[in-house]
Amino acid sequence: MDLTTVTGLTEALLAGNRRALARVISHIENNTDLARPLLAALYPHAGQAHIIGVTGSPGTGKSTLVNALTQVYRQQGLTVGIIAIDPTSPFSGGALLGDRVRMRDLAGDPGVFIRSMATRGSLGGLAQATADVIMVLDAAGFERIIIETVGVGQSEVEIASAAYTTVVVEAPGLGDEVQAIKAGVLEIADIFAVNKADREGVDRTVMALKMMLSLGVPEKFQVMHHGRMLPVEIPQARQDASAWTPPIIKTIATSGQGAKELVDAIENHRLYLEQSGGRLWRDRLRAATELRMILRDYLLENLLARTPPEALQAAIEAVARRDIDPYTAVQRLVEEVGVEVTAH
Ligand SMILES: Nc1nc2c(ncn2[C@@H]2O[C@H](COP(=O)(O)OP(=O)(O)OP(=O)(O)O)[C@@H](O)[C@H]2O)c(=O)[nH]1
Ligand SMILES: [Mg+2]
Repeated sequence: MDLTTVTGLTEALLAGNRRALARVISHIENNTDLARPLLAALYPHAGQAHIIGVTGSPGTGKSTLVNALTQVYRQQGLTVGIIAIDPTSPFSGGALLGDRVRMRDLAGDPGVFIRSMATRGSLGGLAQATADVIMVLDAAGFERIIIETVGVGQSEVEIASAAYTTVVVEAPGLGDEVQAIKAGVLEIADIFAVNKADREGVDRTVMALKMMLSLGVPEKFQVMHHGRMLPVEIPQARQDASAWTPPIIKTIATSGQGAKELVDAIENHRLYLEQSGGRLWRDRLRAATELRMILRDYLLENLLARTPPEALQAAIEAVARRDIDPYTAVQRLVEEVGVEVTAH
């Protein structure tokens, strides 16, 4: 098979060729000329996988837990694609190498595919590249796709919004639990895993989570998180915030204890989404998020390409000197080059 053409790569990937899969991902990451045609060819073949986000503070045991979850899924005969977002943060330098070690149990299993993606360039770029790689793994036939991201910052929220089920990993003894929990995780968590349950303080963490959950999650937060984007219709079932209460599962990732229970919770949530129409709803939100990301990048690039560098520089200077405010500067720039978008 010819792995240098769109048709050849697409056919090989759909037939389960792992080398083709790796090449397609490289094209996407490097944004080569083949990237877009490949994405267009593969898109109709995706849409079957269940996409799981695993997020939480650095060092809570996410990679170890992903390893344990994957082993349970493999025992059930399901194939698993894993994307680890390497934040290249000072907290977890060398995550790539570390993840390889922690996920070594999975090496050599053709039913598992692991890919690390680095935070390169803009965060929006990473979110988009991640969404693209998820779609490719989906088209390649992986039945469960797990994305590991660190923290719950804005970029992680964007990346996590690609998931149907988001598992937030907490661990005891990471300072002020309640503060950490407050920082936006309630809005994105479908399931809580309290990992390192072999450590002291695990019950305090569980209690803190239960307390937060009992206060409830206003639906508008959920809509803001996933749907900051284009207006999306929300089905009635979804508006009933009590329909799904995030379960709290204690795990010891290093020994695999609790991994089966966590998989069961994920599968329950998957079924819940299917039966309540939530999956369709999330698909629409995901489409809205993606369209917005792509549109934003496209319009920005297009506008910048048509803006004379001197004009941009002059605007930057003027704003820095406080001669004009940034809103007025943008208004003028846009008026100068026009808002027309020329196709290319
Ligand atoms: N005692 C104990 N240690 C654990 C457990 N799970 C993970 N660890 C350890 O915690 C450390 C961090 O684990 P990782 O899986 O790399 O954590 P992570 O959340 O992926 O870390 P980053 O990706 O760097 O944010 C490792 O030394 C693990 O062996 C657990 O359940 N109990
Ligand atoms: Mg990790």
